[in-house]
Amino acid sequence: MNSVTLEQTYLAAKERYAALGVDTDTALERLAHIPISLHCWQGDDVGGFEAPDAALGGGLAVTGNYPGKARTPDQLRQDLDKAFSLIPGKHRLNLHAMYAETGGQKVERNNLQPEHFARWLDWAKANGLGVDFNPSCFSHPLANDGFTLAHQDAGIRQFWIEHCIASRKIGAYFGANLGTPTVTNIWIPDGYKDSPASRVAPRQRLRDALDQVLAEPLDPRLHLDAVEAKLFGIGSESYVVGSHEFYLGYAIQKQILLTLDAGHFHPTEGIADKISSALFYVPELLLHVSRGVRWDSDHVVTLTDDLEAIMQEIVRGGFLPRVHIGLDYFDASINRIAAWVIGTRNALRALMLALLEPCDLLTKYEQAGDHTSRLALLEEAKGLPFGAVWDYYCQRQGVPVGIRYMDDIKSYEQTVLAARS
Ligand code: RNT
Ligand code: ZN
Repeated sequence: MNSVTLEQTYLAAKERYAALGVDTDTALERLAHIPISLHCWQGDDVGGFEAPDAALGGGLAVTGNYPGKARTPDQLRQDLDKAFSLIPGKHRLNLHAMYAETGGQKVERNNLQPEHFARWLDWAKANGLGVDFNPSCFSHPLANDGFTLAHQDAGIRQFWIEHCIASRKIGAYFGANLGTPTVTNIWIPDGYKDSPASRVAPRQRLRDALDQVLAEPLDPRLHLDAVEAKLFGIGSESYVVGSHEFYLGYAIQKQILLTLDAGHFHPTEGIADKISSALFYVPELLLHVSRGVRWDSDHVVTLTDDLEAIMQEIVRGGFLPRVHIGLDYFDASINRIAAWVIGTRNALRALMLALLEPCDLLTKYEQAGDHTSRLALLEEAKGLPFGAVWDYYCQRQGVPVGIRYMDDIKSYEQTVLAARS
């Protein structure tokens, strides 16, 4: 479709939406200012640069061995550049501590310094990206027992406390230099494969450890703390120390961010309905938008009802300023750059759908008690010409319209990825 036809199709769509009280231009303007935090770890199967071929720990599992995986920081950045060039809008990078660049020196995780991320900072600056950060409490000899911050051994616990403190400082360094606060998210794998004798003792240790990690207050204009819960993991099927109730309570008490990962609840339990409740009590949320298939399998995000419900809740509630949207999935069975692009474009498409909802009319029906019209309109809205608005948006943002982004990815695969051993 040429750009004239794209624009005409858009104008026809605009009228359809306007008839329901929705201004598509405003929706596009709003969408352009919503950043999605792209997870660096989709690019190399959660490998990092300490020992890229070491086994993945913490109960995380990436399947597939699609050729061309990034093996160096420069390759990962090159792949990210390609992905960002195919995604409309300005976004963020979500970085893990194990992607430090230590110039070939072994630096223990508890000794990591901002300088080990200077090249990431330069790159983020050059590309106008905000950065989010994560301590890496897995894939490490001191995490081999399946415990980190809640470990029984005080020395091991201390190591991970120091790693998390170092990570907060690195997060604040990004925030200070990029002019947008970094969210540093703590997730730990700690838990038991089988029934514990004590469910309380590890939680007591975790609470005390977190208190130490967070002891130094950091300026919220530079840095925000988040904690991520989980229901179960591989090797922690019977008990996870950092459960939802544990971290919900902790985040409320400390007034820090709660992270909701879409894959971290019972398989049929969505996170959409948790957003409005949690936001009464915690200042902000971080989302790990993911897609579990049968379990917390971290599949590429697709345009599902679950995803749409999440974005609807954020938009309907007026929560955009208080919800940080990040992605968390890893698929090595398909082109990794395509995995980023497909998942991020889907997150944006779901956001756009939410921004195009005829909210005023729906609310009017609801307030009048006319639940029949509410249902009718919700169903009608699903058939509105959303694709025309999305295509026009992509064109305006200077990224490929429709599946044409795959042409770029295929040629990148032939020229760049194929040359990697
Ligand atoms: C694991 C958590 C966590 C990780 C990343 C790599 O279950 O979802 O967020 O996926 O930190
Ligand atoms: Zn997650």
